[in-house]
Amino acid sequence: MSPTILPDPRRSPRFAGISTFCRYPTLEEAQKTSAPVDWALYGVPFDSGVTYRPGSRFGPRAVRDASQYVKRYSIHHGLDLCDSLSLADAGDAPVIPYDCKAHLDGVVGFASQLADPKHTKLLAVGGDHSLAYANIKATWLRRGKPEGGLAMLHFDSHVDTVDATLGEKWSHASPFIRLIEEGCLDPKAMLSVGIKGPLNTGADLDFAKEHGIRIVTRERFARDGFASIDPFLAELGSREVYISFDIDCLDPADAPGTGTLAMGGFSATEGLGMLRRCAGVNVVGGDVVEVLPDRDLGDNTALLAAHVAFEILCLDAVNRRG
Ligand SMILES: [Mn+2]
Repeated sequence: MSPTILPDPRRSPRFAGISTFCRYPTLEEAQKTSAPVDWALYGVPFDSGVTYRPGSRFGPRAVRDASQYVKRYSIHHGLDLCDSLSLADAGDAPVIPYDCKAHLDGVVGFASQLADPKHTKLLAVGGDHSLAYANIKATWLRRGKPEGGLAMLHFDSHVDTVDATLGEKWSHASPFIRLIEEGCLDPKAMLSVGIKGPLNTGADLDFAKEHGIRIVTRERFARDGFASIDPFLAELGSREVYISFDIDCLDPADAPGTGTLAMGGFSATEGLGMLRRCAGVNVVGGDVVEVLPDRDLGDNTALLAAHVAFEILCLDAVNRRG
């Protein structure tokens, strides 16, 4: 097991130096000092797939800056993340802002080859939620195209299984329908948590219902707490699971910096608590998306996104500890 070599904040202050995610080394540095790299984090500064307010193309930079203050030791799990895993910032994926499909194909190509495809897991930071198509497809390819597709835990206000929006089939409203069509995700092993109304139409939930995607609405979680997600977590067993976290599942009071606000969301405490609850899940990839820094207040949303990334990585560290 290779650790992550971080600058010591008592000698080299957190506000100095070039920003990388959580001060992790660049992929080039990590490959020299801490191979094999367990996780490569990369940005996808792309927001041409949004249905409403743009600006999340600046999300990865904002998250990098805010994440300078993410520390390394998890009290909840009792582990030092950087002693447990070799983590690296792989920079940003290439973007083509004028063509969603060409852009996503480019990200799939980039992410498929990143670091050691057989070993290194991928965590993508957005950018709009269309990136989930690329990062999940790349993860599925890197893991040898598991039959039937990956399982997924999806935190979001929206189901993101709309077939087309304004004639576009590759927007941030559609990543999961495309992945299911291509066999990269198993809808019967998908849970979407935090879904809330109002919706454009009740039919927006039809795809999920017809394909067996399970939904825990925000209201149901408020009523039943962890009992609403625990049976699904138990059912996953040792299955390979991808975690997709749309920051808009959090309440705008806690996470105002996002583009399709939904009122009455999870608190930061609830969102981070649910991720910690997933200890034992076999996480093979993840993303945190939809941070829109121009609408943020005090960098809270960007810092929350960085903490979401930290909690996802901790789940893998918990698994390796056994
Ligand atoms: Mn979403």
